[in-house]
Formats: sequence, structure tokens, C-alpha cells
Amino acid sequence: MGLNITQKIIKNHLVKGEMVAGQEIAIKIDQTLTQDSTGTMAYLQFEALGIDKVKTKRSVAYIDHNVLQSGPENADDHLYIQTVAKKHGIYFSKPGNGICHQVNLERFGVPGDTLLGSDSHTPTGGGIGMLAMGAGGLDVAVAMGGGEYYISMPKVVKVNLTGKLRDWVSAKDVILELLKRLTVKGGVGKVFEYCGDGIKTLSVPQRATITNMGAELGATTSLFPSDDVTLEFLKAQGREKDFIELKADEDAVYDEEVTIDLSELEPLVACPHSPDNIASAASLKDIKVDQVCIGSCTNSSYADMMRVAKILEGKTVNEKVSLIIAPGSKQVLNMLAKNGALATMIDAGARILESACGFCIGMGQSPATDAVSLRTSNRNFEGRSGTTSANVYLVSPEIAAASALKGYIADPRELGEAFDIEMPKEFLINDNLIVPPAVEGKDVEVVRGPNIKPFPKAKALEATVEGKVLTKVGDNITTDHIMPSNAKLLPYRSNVPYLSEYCLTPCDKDFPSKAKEYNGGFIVGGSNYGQGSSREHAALAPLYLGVKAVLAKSFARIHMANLINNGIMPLIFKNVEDYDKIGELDELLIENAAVQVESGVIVVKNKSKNEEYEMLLNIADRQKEMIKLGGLLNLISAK
Ligand code: MIC
Ligand code: SF4
Repeated sequence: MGLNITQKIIKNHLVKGEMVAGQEIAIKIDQTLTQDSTGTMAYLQFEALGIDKVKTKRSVAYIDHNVLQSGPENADDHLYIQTVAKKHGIYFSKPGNGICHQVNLERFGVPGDTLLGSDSHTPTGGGIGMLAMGAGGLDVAVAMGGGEYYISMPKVVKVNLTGKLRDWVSAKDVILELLKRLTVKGGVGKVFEYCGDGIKTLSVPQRATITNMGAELGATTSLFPSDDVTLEFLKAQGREKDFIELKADEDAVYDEEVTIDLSELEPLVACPHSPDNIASAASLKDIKVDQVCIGSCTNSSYADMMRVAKILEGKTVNEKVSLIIAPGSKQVLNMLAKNGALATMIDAGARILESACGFCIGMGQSPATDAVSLRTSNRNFEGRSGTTSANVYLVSPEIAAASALKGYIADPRELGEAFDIEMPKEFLINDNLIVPPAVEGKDVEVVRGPNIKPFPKAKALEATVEGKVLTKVGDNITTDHIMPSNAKLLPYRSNVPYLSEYCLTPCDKDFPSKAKEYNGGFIVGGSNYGQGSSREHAALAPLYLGVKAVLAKSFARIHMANLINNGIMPLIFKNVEDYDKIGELDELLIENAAVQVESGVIVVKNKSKNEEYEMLLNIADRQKEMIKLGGLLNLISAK
């Protein structure tokens, strides 16, 4: 039986387990990436492992999230990451060099390699044929130390692309169509592997837009084959030597199949407040726009920016609209500067920002009260922009630029005749913002600013686990709810005690004070609990506040792994109706906890209501061990 690409890459990297969907496997990781807002924790954890030098083929530390520097905290973190990277064999991409996923694709991505990143949009690398996955900082730290990465063997979905995108329809519309069909939970436990005649018509950055936002499906990752298009891209990046061809066998077998006829797609929009709330741009014409933000790791490539410049050429941004543009990398920005496209954007009235995450994670550019903001990024969760009452719509660069001119949500087909943007034969290559590691790291001094606090460590499981239900939340709770990130909080990513004061506050403003008053306890959640970011802080802050278990209808992949890595039990309702029976401040009890963890079925007694609920702990034996010992670091030291 033939193999698909996902299976081929996994087979080449398999360390433990069998390639049977749903079973735990361990794979070897070739490359890692971190960014600064998850990186400080990842490097503190790497240091705790006591390993001198990373054992990967390549590890890169990017600075792209916290670049506002409104106090010393961010700069302190940058210095810590720069010095710890130098010491331990890690390349350091300085602030200004660009968004991790964009730069990694341009300068380091290698088809057929595995990439683990402490950021949920690491699957961007799938655009170049990598098996690229997001994970919590601790898993990335372990991978840097040469440890394997554990996942449950995903189902592989064949996404058959036929036809060719029509004028003004973009790669963003492909992934929005998939989100419309499958929802934000539709990809959990799956890899989306793209194939079909349509893929030949998509450039590497277009493919990367699609794999990037596969994260919003909850997917393990997404990937494209490595073909002539990939080779052209690598050649233009001066990296032809990194090319290998990758394609599925003729008789490859897939678990599921979806077909998208590219020629039938139209310009789409994800409406507030979820990436799967899809409508056509044409149907939203009555909505007036206050702000347009173009950039982020989803849509900030050279070709995206050139399309925007071409739409803006000779025109002026609508007087009611603030247009913000953040090119994705130094390479992109520099090319736009040299060919005059940057001047075109500035002429039209765009506000140009540093090549970084910026508006996407609420680091500045929060919209006005009740404003409508159109963004080319990938997440429009309530409050993520920094303005709780804002309505954020996710769109392609084409819709964004057209709307910035018109002042309402515009279907770019209104602009008339379309144009082509050629992919450059040669990108502008200058890696002078990438600092190589020291040859001999032992003399490098690691600089630790006062904001860098030790990370909390879990304790071994108690014989009886008891406490109150501290809060009860609904479906699709994001990590932005659990551990909010914005310009005020992001500077404290290396200070969990401070951050914990804000844990779950968008859902329940008293959560931290209740957790303290009752000495920790339980969280009750709905389905897809913990979707979104890879931030381990969404497990570390609850750990710091004494949370022992989360009882939910289902969990998002990365968050569930982060909970387990930090010794918190992710328990799934066997009977979903039990969710309705539990109330806030109910007193819960788990007796003989270790024995029950072992069995995988846990009886939770509700002392307040005199009821019992059967909960499932569907995790691998190794993970059960972690729950008993108090997390991954304890498991590693026990061994
Ligand atoms: C995001 O897009 O939500 C982030 C910010 O990049 C996160 C990482 C983080 O929380 O630091 C992610 O996607 O993992
Ligand atoms: Fe940065 Fe936004 Fe991409 Fe996250 S989604 S890595 S915040 S640009």
C-alpha cells in the first residue's frame, strides 16, 4: 500500500510507536523555532534540562511578538533570549528581521524535514513541504535537547484542489472555505495534505497562507507536496540545495477526502468573533470600515504586499479608514523599499509598521470603541485586538486594500480588471539580522533581567484530589480567554505570578481571586477547550493558581498537551449531559487518584450535589506517568 506525504515524513522520523491513527507516536525533530512571547519560558525550561548545546539540525529564536518595548520588560526578555541562544547553539533572529513563520519559510524551511515551533502557526512551514507543528514551550525545549516529540498519529485528510482561482480570489479564500465547511474543531487529530491539479497554480507563499490558517481548523498540521513550484521558490531564495521532491505514492491511502474547486470560490470573510463564521465579501457591503490592518504571518509575503501596493497605486485611503501595513519580514520590506512599492503605499496614506506580529496580537493598533476592523490575520477572537467591543473581520489582502479605499467591506471584483504579480526570480538576500550561535558557548554569560521569574513546577499527584469548581465556561474557549495577551500583558510572559492575576478574567473576572481564596480547584469547560495559541502560559497560570484538573467536553490538541506537561488533568465528560449538572463552587472529589488515572476512567464525586460523573482520561501511558509525577520535567528527572 502506498504512502501519502505525511506518512512518508513521519516514517522517516519515527522513533517509537506505530503509524496507526489515534495511537501515540514519537518522532525526531529536525528544526525548532521559538518566538519571544513563548520563548523565554521555553529557554528557561531548556536550561532546566541542563543540556549544553541543542541537538537539532537547526534551532532559531525569533523576536517578533513583543516589540513595543513600552518598559524595560520586553528588551530584558530579548537580551535573555539573545544570550541564551548564543550560549546553546541557537540562531537568533533580531527584532526587525520579521515574523518567525515568514522568515523561517524564506530562509530555513526544508522540504521533508520536521519543524517544531512554540507557536501554533508553525504549520506555515507546510507550504514548503515540511511537517511543521506547533507545541508548548516545554515540548520545544525537549526537542531542542534532542528528545522526541509525541503526538497521536493523525488521520490524513486529502484536500483535492481542482481548477484555478479566478481573478481577485486568493489563497485566503481557500482556507476560509475549508473553515466554513469544517469549523474550528473540524481538524482536531488530522493533517490536511493538499494535492490535485490546482496546487500547481499556487505559489509557495500562497500555499503557506493556507497551511498557516489550517491551525484555525484545530489541525495537527497541513502540508503541500514539494514540487517545481517549491524548487523555484528555493532557487529564488538562493537555497536550491535544500530542495527534495516530495509527493504521495500513486496508490496512497487517506482517511478522509475533501475537494475544493478553486474556480468556484469567491472572496470570503470570517466575521466576528470566530475564524469559521464565514460570509461572502459581496454580502457585507453595507458594513462601514474604520480600520484595515494588512500583515501577520498569514498574509505578509512579498507577493501579498505587491498586490496591495498595486491596488493602492495613485489612490487615497478613505478618509474614515486608518490603514496599517506591516510587511512580514525584513526581506519583504527591503524589496518593497527598493522597488518603490513602499512609497506607493505611503503615498496612498498607509501607516507602515515594523515587520512583526504587532496588531495581530493586540500589540498596538487597537481599534476604537465598537469599531469595525478588517485584518488579513488568522484570528478574530473577541478582545484579541485590545478592544473588547471591536468587530474584527478576517480577509485577504485584496479585500483589505479594496475596503481601505472604499470605506466599506468591498468585494475586490469591484476594482475592475485584475493584474498578475510575478514571483521574483531572486529575492533580496541579506541575513545580517540573524546572529549565529557561539562556536564555544560555555563562556557566554546569560543576561537575566528582573522581570524574568522562575516558572511554576507541578507537584506529584495527591492521593485524593479535591476542591471547588472555580469557574464554569462554555464551548470554544480560546487560550486568549484563558491567558489573555495584549500590549499590557505580553511584556509579562516571563512572569507567571503577574500574569496569573489575569487568568480567565475575560470569562470570569473573579477567577484568580477565587482560586486564591479556595486554594486552587477545578475548571469546567465545554467543547474545544483551549483552542488557538500554543502558549504554555494557559497551563502555567492555572498551575500557579492551584488548578488540579479541567473537566471539559473536548480539548484542543496543543492546550491538552500543555496541561499534561504541567501535571494538570484534562478530563473529558463520558456523558456530556453531566456538564449541565455541575455548578460553580460545587465541591468535587477524586479518590484514589493514581489508580484511577492508571485506569483512564475517573469518577469525580460532586459532594455538593451528591452525584458522580464518569470522566475519561484518554491519554498515553507516558502521559499518565506525567500526571502522577507532576509533569514532563519531573518525568525526565525521574528517568
Ligand atoms: C497567537 O497568534 O495567538 C500567538 C500569539 O502567536 C500564539 C503564541 C503566543 O501566545 O505567544 C500562538 O499562536 O501560539
Ligand atoms: Fe504573530 Fe499573529 Fe502569526 Fe501569532 S498569528 S505568530 S501573533 S502574526
